[in-house]
Parts: sequence; structure tokens; C-alpha cells
Amino acid sequence: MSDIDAMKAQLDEIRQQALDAFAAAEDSDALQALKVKYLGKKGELTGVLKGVGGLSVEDRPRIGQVVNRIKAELEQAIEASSSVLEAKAGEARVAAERIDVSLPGRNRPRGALHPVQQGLDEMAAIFEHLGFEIAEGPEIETEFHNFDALNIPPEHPARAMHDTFFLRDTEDDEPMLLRTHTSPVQIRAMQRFVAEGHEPPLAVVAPGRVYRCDSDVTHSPMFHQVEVFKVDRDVSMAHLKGVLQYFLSAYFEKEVPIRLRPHYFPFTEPSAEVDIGCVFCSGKGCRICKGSGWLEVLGSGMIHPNVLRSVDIDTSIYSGFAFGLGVERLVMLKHGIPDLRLFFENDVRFLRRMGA
Ligand code: 2NM
Repeated sequence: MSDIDAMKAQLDEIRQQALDAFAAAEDSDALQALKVKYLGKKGELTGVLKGVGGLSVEDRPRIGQVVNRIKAELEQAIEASSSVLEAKAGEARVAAERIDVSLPGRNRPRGALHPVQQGLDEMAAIFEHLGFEIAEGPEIETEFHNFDALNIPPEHPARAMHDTFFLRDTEDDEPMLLRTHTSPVQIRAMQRFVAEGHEPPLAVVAPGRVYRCDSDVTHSPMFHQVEVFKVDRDVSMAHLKGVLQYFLSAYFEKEVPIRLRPHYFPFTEPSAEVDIGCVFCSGKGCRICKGSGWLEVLGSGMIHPNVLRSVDIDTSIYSGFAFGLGVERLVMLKHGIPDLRLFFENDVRFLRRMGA
């Protein structure tokens, strides 16, 4: 066999191998690698051309022609294989992404506000409607804001370790505690108001978490309060009673009778506990109201002059009313919830039934 025939046979061999390999390529990457292997600068076809020096001058262009023809053919074959592979990849993608639009949708269960949060929001909204400003403050408090400023003397039983969670009590540090009511928020609101140079009227509602070292069937060591006060010239018990009447009827969404009974709080004078006509028996007397026809719902009174003095409000000009209530208790009465512990168990069946 002449040199040129041997070369042609070799080229044909490469051509056939390449065509078989292209047809067998599994993806575009494999095909790209084969393109380099056969048609690249250091590829098989180029390799054959290096032997062209041993041919006669007439044979060299002939081999050149053969190589160019095979090159063109292989390039075409790669194009064709490439289209086939791309089409296949496309089909695979469509198959993988296929969705059955006739299947029922996957429901995301809707979340709901905790019933205590709903109660807080409803109560705050009623007071906002009456023109009270919402105030918040720290849950970790000083003895001054939680006790002294509220006319609660050092020997008062509420200060004992029994009721208050003290956080720090060293010789050099100021003792810190978890607030036992939201009144320190009221004190801070009054202090800020005075420090900014304003003169009353000032009307504030303070909703929030409070802590007492107390835990049984009707007491949780963490619960929520809403406290309200108004300070102005000539504020009287009549204003207190009017606001209470409006608030309690708005919250219970019906006209509820109220009554004030004399009581004692260190931070108010005079002080009164407030009852509503029993919402379960309409005042006829039942198990819930223990036959009295009344339910105790909150504590109230006229802000003690010592409290106003502690925040530098002039008691010869101004007076104020204040009251405070336990949110859990009011939410329980409104919705007939039988057990305080339901609020803290986070049983989703309870939360969902109360959901809003
Ligand atoms: C209550 C009962 C009576 C009260 C007093 C004040 C403040 F800071 F203005 F003096 N805030 N809340 C108050 C008064 C709270 O809770 C049973």
C-alpha cells in the first residue's frame, strides 16, 4: 500500500471512530470533549497532517482535501448530535418540572394572634379611641420606678422576695427586678412628659407583661396588665367612672353595669375595686359570681399626691385617676375560658378556636 493510501485508510479509521463516539455521547460536555479530541489543535486529525511531510508534492494537497472534507463532515455530525442532546435535555427538564394542575392545593394553615395579644390590642384600641397615648417600658426595672415612686414603702409586703423576682441585689449595684405591674411605665411616661417641659393634660395607656412570684390555678408568674391614667386640672372620680363605664361596655360589646367598692392601694387615694354585673348570669347570681351577681374586674382610684410629687407634677394644680387590670382575667370573662392555664399551654386546638 502506498503512503497516501495508508494515510487515507488511517483518516477513514479516525472518521469512523469519531462518528461512532459522537453518536454515543451522553451529554453536551462529553460531546465538547470529543470535539477537542478529534478536531482540536492537538487532535487526531491534525496529528495525521503532521505525517504529510513524507508524501510527494502532488499527494500533499490531496490529503489536505481529504482532511478538510472529513473535518467538515465531523463538524456537521457534532452539530447534529448537539441538537439531539439539547432537545433531550429540554425534554428531561420539562418532565422534571411537570406539575399536575388537577391535584388539590397544599393548604398552609393560617396563623392566629394569641388570645391574650388579641385582648391587649382590643383594649389598647378602645383607650386610643378615647385619646389615650400608648406607652411601653422595660420589663426589668429599678425599685424606684416599680415601688418608691408609687408610694409603696420599703416594708410593704409586695416588695418581699415572696412576690417580686429580684434580679440583682449586691451592696454596690442598684437592685433590679422584674416589674410587678405596668405602673413603672406610667411613672416613666410622667417623668418624660415633665422633663420635656409639657404641662398636663396627659393621658396614657400602658399594656404589657408583668411578673409575680405566684403560681397556682388562677395565678401565673407571668401575666399581662393594662394600666391607664389621666392627669389634668380638676380630674375627679366622676371622670374615672365614666371612662370605666365606656371601656368595659366597649370591651364586652354590650352595656354592662359597673359598681365601685372602697379598697386600699398605696398609689391611689381614694381607691376602689371595680365590679361588672356578672356576664354569665346577667346579675341573677350563679356559680361563677358565687351568687353575688357581680364580678371583680379591676382596681382603680385617684392617683396619690405622693406619686404625682415623685415625678414633679404640681399637686396644687393637678390631679389624676388611674386604674389597672389583668388582661388574662378579662379575656377569660369575655370568652368564657374556664382555666387560666389554657393561655400558656399553647395547645393549637385552643389557639385555633380563639384565632383571629
Ligand atoms: C391599679 C389600681 C389603681 C395605677 C396607678 C398608676 C399610676 F402610675 F398612674 F400612679 N398606674 N396604675 C393603678 C391604680 C393600678 O391596678 C390594680
